[in-house]
Amino acid sequence: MLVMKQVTAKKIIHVDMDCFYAAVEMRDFPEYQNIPLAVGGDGPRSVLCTCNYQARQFGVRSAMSAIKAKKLCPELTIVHGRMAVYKEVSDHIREIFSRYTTLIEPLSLDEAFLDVTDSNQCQGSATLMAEQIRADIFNELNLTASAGIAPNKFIAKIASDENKPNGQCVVSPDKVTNFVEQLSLKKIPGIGPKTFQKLQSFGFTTCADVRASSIVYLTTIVGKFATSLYQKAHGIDNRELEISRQRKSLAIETTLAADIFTQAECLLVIEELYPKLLQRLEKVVGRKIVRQGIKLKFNDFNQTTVEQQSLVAEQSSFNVLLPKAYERAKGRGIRLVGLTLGFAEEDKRATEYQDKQLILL
Ligand code: TTP
Ligand code: MG
Repeated sequence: MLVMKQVTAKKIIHVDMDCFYAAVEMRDFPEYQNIPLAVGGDGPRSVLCTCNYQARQFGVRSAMSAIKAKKLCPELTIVHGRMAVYKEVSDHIREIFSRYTTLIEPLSLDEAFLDVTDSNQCQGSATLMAEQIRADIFNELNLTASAGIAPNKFIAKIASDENKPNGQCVVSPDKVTNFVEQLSLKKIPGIGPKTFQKLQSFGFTTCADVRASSIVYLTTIVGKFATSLYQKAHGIDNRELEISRQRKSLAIETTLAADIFTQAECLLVIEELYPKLLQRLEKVVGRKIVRQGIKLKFNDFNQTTVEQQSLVAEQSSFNVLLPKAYERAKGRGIRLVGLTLGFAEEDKRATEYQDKQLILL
Protein backbone atom coordinates (compact mmCIF):
# COMPACT_ATOMS: atom_id res chain seq x y z
CA MET A 1 0.00 0.00 0.00
CA LEU A 2 1.30 3.43 -0.86
CA VAL A 3 1.47 5.66 2.18
CA MET A 4 1.37 9.31 1.35
CA LYS A 5 3.20 11.49 3.81
CA GLN A 6 1.53 14.82 4.03
CA VAL A 7 4.00 17.64 4.09
CA THR A 8 2.54 20.69 5.74
CA ALA A 9 3.98 24.04 4.86
CA LYS A 10 6.06 25.84 7.43
CA LYS A 11 4.83 29.04 9.03
CA ILE A 12 7.56 31.63 9.24
CA ILE A 13 7.16 35.16 10.57
CA HIS A 14 9.75 37.84 9.88
CA VAL A 15 9.43 40.77 12.26
CA ASP A 16 11.26 44.02 11.55
CA MET A 17 11.01 47.19 13.59
CA ASP A 18 10.10 50.39 11.74
CA CYS A 19 12.96 52.91 11.33
CA PHE A 20 14.28 51.35 14.49
CA TYR A 21 16.92 53.71 15.93
CA ALA A 22 15.00 56.77 14.77
CA ALA A 23 11.75 55.43 16.24
CA VAL A 24 13.38 54.97 19.64
CA GLU A 25 14.67 58.56 19.52
CA MET A 26 11.22 59.89 18.55
CA ARG A 27 9.65 57.92 21.36
CA ASP A 28 12.06 59.22 23.98
CA PHE A 29 12.27 62.81 22.76
CA PRO A 30 8.87 64.17 21.71
CA GLU A 31 10.50 67.20 20.07
CA TYR A 32 11.77 64.84 17.35
CA GLN A 33 8.36 63.42 16.61
CA ASN A 34 7.17 65.61 13.77
CA ILE A 35 10.39 66.53 12.06
CA PRO A 36 12.66 64.73 9.57
CA LEU A 37 15.11 62.90 11.80
CA ALA A 38 18.15 60.72 11.21
CA VAL A 39 20.47 58.82 13.52
CA GLY A 40 24.17 58.91 12.75
CA GLY A 41 27.18 61.14 12.92
CA ASP A 42 26.66 64.73 11.87
CA GLY A 43 30.26 65.42 10.92
CA PRO A 44 30.98 66.17 7.28
CA ARG A 45 32.28 62.66 6.64
CA SER A 46 29.83 60.55 8.58
CA VAL A 47 27.03 58.33 7.32
CA LEU A 48 23.50 57.82 8.58
CA CYS A 49 22.44 54.65 10.38
CA THR A 50 18.79 55.28 9.59
CA CYS A 51 16.15 57.99 9.37
CA ASN A 52 12.45 58.35 10.07
CA TYR A 53 9.76 58.11 7.42
CA GLN A 54 9.40 61.87 7.17
CA ALA A 55 13.06 62.12 6.15
CA ARG A 56 12.57 59.27 3.68
CA GLN A 57 10.06 61.42 1.81
CA PHE A 58 13.02 63.60 0.83
CA GLY A 59 14.97 60.60 -0.43
CA VAL A 60 17.14 60.29 2.69
CA ARG A 61 18.22 56.68 3.35
CA SER A 62 20.31 54.47 5.67
CA ALA A 63 24.04 54.44 4.92
CA MET A 64 23.78 57.76 3.06
CA SER A 65 26.45 60.35 3.81
CA ALA A 66 25.29 63.11 6.14
CA ILE A 67 26.28 65.66 3.51
CA LYS A 68 24.11 64.13 0.82
CA ALA A 69 21.22 63.75 3.27
CA LYS A 70 21.44 67.41 4.23
CA LYS A 71 21.42 68.38 0.57
CA LEU A 72 18.25 66.40 0.00
CA CYS A 73 16.63 67.60 3.21
CA PRO A 74 18.24 70.77 4.60
CA GLU A 75 16.04 70.77 7.71
CA LEU A 76 17.08 67.22 8.63
CA THR A 77 18.00 66.82 12.31
CA ILE A 78 20.75 64.27 12.88
CA VAL A 79 21.18 62.81 16.35
CA HIS A 80 23.78 60.45 17.76
CA GLY A 81 22.73 56.87 18.37
CA ARG A 82 22.27 55.38 21.85
CA MET A 83 23.26 51.76 21.33
CA ALA A 84 22.68 50.73 24.93
CA VAL A 85 19.04 51.78 24.67
CA TYR A 86 18.55 50.01 21.32
CA LYS A 87 20.07 46.87 22.80
CA GLU A 88 17.66 47.01 25.74
CA VAL A 89 14.68 47.39 23.40
CA SER A 90 16.04 44.53 21.32
CA ASP A 91 16.25 42.26 24.36
CA HIS A 92 12.66 43.12 25.20
CA ILE A 93 11.34 42.32 21.72
CA ARG A 94 13.19 39.01 21.81
CA GLU A 95 11.49 38.22 25.09
CA ILE A 96 8.15 38.97 23.41
CA PHE A 97 9.05 36.61 20.53
CA SER A 98 9.86 33.86 23.02
CA ARG A 99 6.24 33.90 24.22
CA TYR A 100 5.21 32.56 20.83
CA THR A 101 7.96 30.12 19.90
CA THR A 102 11.34 28.84 20.95
CA LEU A 103 12.49 28.85 17.32
CA ILE A 104 13.87 32.33 16.90
CA GLU A 105 16.63 33.48 14.59
CA PRO A 106 17.65 37.05 15.37
CA LEU A 107 19.20 38.76 12.33
CA SER A 108 20.10 42.06 13.95
CA LEU A 109 18.94 44.17 16.88
CA ASP A 110 15.66 44.96 15.16
CA GLU A 111 14.67 41.89 13.15
CA ALA A 112 14.18 38.18 13.57
CA PHE A 113 12.67 35.12 11.96
CA LEU A 114 10.24 33.08 14.03
CA ASP A 115 9.20 29.56 13.09
CA VAL A 116 5.69 29.19 14.51
CA THR A 117 4.73 26.04 12.58
CA ASP A 118 4.15 24.08 15.77
CA SER A 119 3.02 26.90 18.01
CA ASN A 120 -0.44 26.63 19.56
CA GLN A 121 -0.80 30.32 20.29
CA CYS A 122 -3.65 32.20 18.56
CA GLN A 123 -5.27 28.91 17.51
CA GLY A 124 -2.14 28.18 15.53
CA SER A 125 -2.71 31.14 13.19
CA ALA A 126 0.60 32.73 12.18
CA THR A 127 -1.28 35.79 10.94
CA LEU A 128 -2.87 36.34 14.34
CA MET A 129 0.42 35.65 16.10
CA ALA A 130 2.14 38.32 14.02
CA GLU A 131 -0.64 40.78 14.86
CA GLN A 132 -0.38 39.91 18.51
CA ILE A 133 3.42 40.22 18.56
CA ARG A 134 3.19 43.66 16.95
CA ALA A 135 0.52 44.66 19.46
CA ASP A 136 2.70 43.44 22.36
CA ILE A 137 5.61 45.48 21.01
CA PHE A 138 3.43 48.56 20.70
CA ASN A 139 1.79 48.20 24.11
CA GLU A 140 4.97 47.42 25.99
CA LEU A 141 7.51 49.52 24.14
CA ASN A 142 5.49 52.17 22.35
CA LEU A 143 7.19 51.29 19.06
CA THR A 144 5.83 49.86 15.83
CA ALA A 145 7.00 46.80 13.94
CA SER A 146 6.10 45.26 10.60
CA ALA A 147 5.84 41.58 9.78
CA GLY A 148 5.85 39.16 6.88
CA ILE A 149 4.15 35.79 7.21
CA ALA A 150 5.03 33.09 4.68
CA PRO A 151 6.01 29.43 4.21
CA ASN A 152 9.73 30.25 4.14
CA LYS A 153 12.34 32.77 5.27
CA PHE A 154 12.96 34.32 1.87
CA ILE A 155 9.31 35.20 1.22
CA ALA A 156 8.68 36.23 4.85
CA LYS A 157 11.58 38.68 4.77
CA ILE A 158 10.42 40.33 1.57
CA ALA A 159 6.82 40.36 2.76
CA SER A 160 7.67 42.23 5.97
CA ASP A 161 8.73 45.17 3.80
CA GLU A 162 5.51 45.25 1.78
CA ASN A 163 3.27 47.10 4.22
CA LYS A 164 5.83 49.02 6.20
CA PRO A 165 5.51 50.93 8.49
CA ASN A 166 3.26 49.32 11.09
CA GLY A 167 1.79 46.75 8.73
CA GLN A 168 2.00 43.10 7.87
CA CYS A 169 1.68 40.99 4.76
CA VAL A 170 0.63 37.37 4.59
CA VAL A 171 1.76 35.21 1.68
CA SER A 172 -0.01 31.90 2.09
CA PRO A 173 1.44 28.86 0.25
CA ASP A 174 -1.13 29.14 -2.56
CA LYS A 175 -0.19 32.82 -3.12
CA VAL A 176 3.58 32.28 -3.34
CA THR A 177 3.65 31.97 -7.13
CA ASN A 178 1.68 35.18 -7.64
CA PHE A 179 3.82 36.96 -5.09
CA VAL A 180 7.17 36.04 -6.64
CA GLU A 181 6.14 36.49 -10.26
CA GLN A 182 5.76 40.25 -9.93
CA LEU A 183 8.77 40.58 -7.66
CA SER A 184 11.63 42.75 -8.87
CA LEU A 185 14.98 40.94 -8.77
CA LYS A 186 16.29 43.99 -6.88
CA LYS A 187 14.45 42.76 -3.83
CA ILE A 188 16.21 39.39 -3.69
CA PRO A 189 18.85 39.30 -0.97
CA GLY A 190 22.24 38.84 -2.61
CA ILE A 191 21.35 40.88 -5.69
CA GLY A 192 23.08 44.23 -5.30
CA PRO A 193 22.88 47.11 -7.76
CA LYS A 194 25.67 45.71 -9.96
CA THR A 195 24.23 42.20 -10.28
CA PHE A 196 20.80 43.69 -10.90
CA GLN A 197 22.17 45.87 -13.68
CA LYS A 198 23.86 42.86 -15.23
CA LEU A 199 20.70 40.74 -15.05
CA GLN A 200 18.71 43.61 -16.53
CA SER A 201 21.11 43.92 -19.43
CA PHE A 202 20.26 40.29 -20.25
CA GLY A 203 16.54 41.04 -20.04
CA PHE A 204 15.88 39.82 -16.50
CA THR A 205 13.97 42.30 -14.33
CA THR A 206 11.45 40.27 -12.38
CA CYS A 207 11.27 36.75 -11.00
CA ALA A 208 8.88 35.94 -13.86
CA ASP A 209 11.77 36.55 -16.30
CA VAL A 210 13.99 34.17 -14.33
CA ARG A 211 11.25 31.54 -14.15
CA ALA A 212 11.03 31.57 -17.93
CA SER A 213 14.76 30.86 -18.22
CA SER A 214 16.97 27.93 -17.13
CA ILE A 215 19.67 27.36 -14.54
CA VAL A 216 22.14 26.60 -17.33
CA TYR A 217 21.55 29.94 -19.01
CA LEU A 218 21.47 31.85 -15.72
CA THR A 219 24.83 30.31 -14.80
CA THR A 220 26.39 32.06 -17.78
CA ILE A 221 25.29 35.37 -16.24
CA VAL A 222 25.54 34.99 -12.45
CA GLY A 223 27.69 31.86 -12.08
CA LYS A 224 27.16 29.79 -8.94
CA PHE A 225 24.33 32.02 -7.75
CA ALA A 226 22.12 30.69 -10.60
CA THR A 227 20.59 27.75 -8.72
CA SER A 228 19.67 29.81 -5.70
CA LEU A 229 18.29 32.55 -7.94
CA TYR A 230 16.20 30.08 -9.93
CA GLN A 231 14.82 28.55 -6.73
CA LYS A 232 14.03 31.92 -5.21
CA ALA A 233 12.24 32.99 -8.39
CA HIS A 234 10.04 29.93 -7.82
CA GLY A 235 9.49 30.92 -4.19
CA ILE A 236 11.57 27.98 -2.94
CA ASP A 237 13.78 28.38 0.12
CA ASN A 238 14.45 25.30 2.22
CA ARG A 239 16.67 26.93 4.78
CA GLU A 240 15.87 26.14 8.38
CA LEU A 241 16.12 28.83 11.02
CA GLU A 242 19.58 29.16 12.51
CA ILE A 243 18.56 29.09 16.10
CA SER A 244 21.74 30.40 17.57
CA ARG A 245 23.35 32.56 15.02
CA GLN A 246 26.95 32.72 15.85
CA ARG A 247 29.17 35.61 15.29
CA LYS A 248 31.26 34.73 12.25
CA SER A 249 33.61 37.63 12.62
CA LEU A 250 34.59 40.60 14.67
CA ALA A 251 35.46 43.92 13.10
CA ILE A 252 36.49 47.34 14.16
CA GLU A 253 36.84 50.24 11.81
CA THR A 254 37.20 53.97 11.79
CA THR A 255 36.23 56.62 9.29
CA LEU A 256 39.02 59.15 9.31
CA ALA A 257 38.51 62.86 9.86
CA ALA A 258 40.46 63.48 6.65
CA ASP A 259 41.65 61.15 3.91
CA ILE A 260 45.11 59.70 4.36
CA PHE A 261 47.48 58.82 1.53
CA THR A 262 50.50 56.96 2.90
CA GLN A 263 51.16 53.52 4.34
CA ALA A 264 52.82 55.12 7.35
CA GLU A 265 49.59 56.90 8.20
CA CYS A 266 47.66 53.64 7.80
CA LEU A 267 50.06 51.95 10.21
CA LEU A 268 49.33 54.61 12.80
CA VAL A 269 45.60 53.98 12.42
CA ILE A 270 46.16 50.22 12.82
CA GLU A 271 48.11 50.94 15.96
CA GLU A 272 45.15 52.87 17.33
CA LEU A 273 42.55 50.32 16.30
CA TYR A 274 44.36 47.22 17.45
CA PRO A 275 43.90 47.66 21.23
CA LYS A 276 40.20 48.38 20.65
CA LEU A 277 39.90 45.18 18.67
CA LEU A 278 41.48 43.27 21.55
CA GLN A 279 39.05 44.89 23.98
CA ARG A 280 36.12 43.66 21.92
CA LEU A 281 37.71 40.27 21.53
CA GLU A 282 37.73 39.87 25.30
CA LYS A 283 33.94 39.82 25.21
CA VAL A 284 33.85 37.02 22.65
CA VAL A 285 34.16 33.94 24.80
CA GLY A 286 35.42 30.57 23.63
CA ARG A 287 35.76 31.25 19.92
CA LYS A 288 38.69 30.12 17.82
CA ILE A 289 40.23 32.69 15.50
CA VAL A 290 40.91 31.37 12.00
CA ARG A 291 41.43 34.52 9.94
CA GLN A 292 42.51 38.08 10.24
CA GLY A 293 42.09 40.81 7.70
CA ILE A 294 42.40 44.46 6.91
CA LYS A 295 39.84 46.62 5.16
CA LEU A 296 40.40 49.94 3.43
CA LYS A 297 37.73 52.20 2.00
CA PHE A 298 38.89 54.69 -0.59
CA ASN A 299 37.67 58.21 -1.20
CA ASP A 300 35.51 57.04 -4.13
CA PHE A 301 33.73 54.76 -1.59
CA ASN A 302 35.09 51.55 -3.15
CA GLN A 303 36.59 49.24 -0.59
CA THR A 304 38.93 46.29 -0.42
CA THR A 305 39.73 43.59 2.11
CA VAL A 306 42.86 41.47 2.37
CA GLU A 307 42.77 38.43 4.66
CA GLN A 308 45.04 35.63 5.72
CA GLN A 309 44.67 32.51 7.80
CA SER A 310 45.66 33.12 11.36
CA LEU A 311 45.07 31.61 14.76
CA VAL A 312 45.84 34.73 16.75
CA ALA A 313 45.06 38.43 16.44
CA GLU A 314 48.55 39.79 15.87
CA GLN A 315 49.15 43.43 15.18
CA SER A 316 52.24 42.54 13.16
CA SER A 317 50.09 40.43 10.82
CA PHE A 318 47.74 43.33 10.22
CA ASN A 319 50.80 45.38 9.35
CA VAL A 320 51.94 42.68 6.94
CA LEU A 321 48.56 42.66 5.20
CA LEU A 322 48.60 46.40 4.74
CA PRO A 323 50.88 46.74 1.66
CA LYS A 324 48.66 44.44 -0.40
CA ALA A 325 45.53 46.41 0.50
CA TYR A 326 47.35 49.71 0.11
CA GLU A 327 48.59 48.97 -3.37
CA ARG A 328 44.94 48.69 -4.46
CA ALA A 329 44.45 52.35 -3.53
CA LYS A 330 46.26 53.29 -6.72
CA GLY A 331 46.64 56.86 -5.55
CA ARG A 332 43.15 57.24 -4.11
CA GLY A 333 42.86 58.69 -0.63
CA ILE A 334 41.90 56.33 2.17
CA ARG A 335 38.83 57.33 4.21
CA LEU A 336 38.37 54.26 6.39
CA VAL A 337 40.58 51.59 7.91
CA GLY A 338 39.20 48.44 9.50
CA LEU A 339 40.56 45.30 11.17
CA THR A 340 38.66 42.00 11.06
CA LEU A 341 38.92 38.60 12.70
CA GLY A 342 37.14 35.48 11.40
CA PHE A 343 36.08 32.69 13.76
CA ALA A 344 35.77 28.95 13.23
CA GLU A 345 32.21 27.60 12.98
CA GLU A 346 31.05 25.86 16.12
CA ASP A 347 28.30 23.67 17.37
CA LYS A 348 25.14 25.60 16.57
CA ARG A 349 23.49 24.57 19.79
CA ALA A 350 26.07 26.27 21.90
CA THR A 351 25.02 29.79 22.80
CA GLU A 352 22.31 32.30 23.57
CA TYR A 353 19.22 30.17 23.18
CA GLN A 354 20.69 27.07 24.76
CA ASP A 355 18.23 26.88 27.65
CA LYS A 356 15.21 27.09 25.39
CA GLN A 357 16.70 24.69 22.92
CA LEU A 358 16.93 21.83 25.35
CA ILE A 359 13.28 21.25 24.62
CA LEU A 360 14.10 20.72 20.97
CA LEU A 361 16.94 18.27 21.28
P1 TTP B 1 16.74 48.31 9.12
O1 TTP B 1 15.67 47.38 9.63
O2 TTP B 1 17.40 48.00 7.82
O3 TTP B 1 16.15 49.77 8.97
P2 TTP B 1 15.13 50.55 9.89
O4 TTP B 1 14.56 49.69 10.98
O5 TTP B 1 15.81 51.79 10.37
O6 TTP B 1 14.01 50.98 8.87
P3 TTP B 1 12.85 50.08 8.23
O7 TTP B 1 11.57 50.68 8.74
O8 TTP B 1 13.01 50.24 6.75
O9 TTP B 1 13.08 48.68 8.71
O10 TTP B 1 17.88 48.46 10.20
C1 TTP B 1 17.63 48.43 11.59
C2 TTP B 1 18.57 49.37 12.31
O11 TTP B 1 19.92 49.01 12.05
C3 TTP B 1 18.43 50.81 11.89
O12 TTP B 1 17.41 51.51 12.60
C4 TTP B 1 19.79 51.36 12.14
C5 TTP B 1 20.72 50.18 11.96
N1 TTP B 1 21.40 50.29 10.63
C6 TTP B 1 22.66 50.88 10.59
O13 TTP B 1 23.21 51.25 11.63
N2 TTP B 1 23.26 51.02 9.37
C7 TTP B 1 22.66 50.62 8.20
O14 TTP B 1 23.24 50.78 7.10
C8 TTP B 1 21.36 50.01 8.26
C9 TTP B 1 20.67 49.55 6.99
C10 TTP B 1 20.78 49.86 9.50
MG1 MG C 1 13.82 47.78 10.60
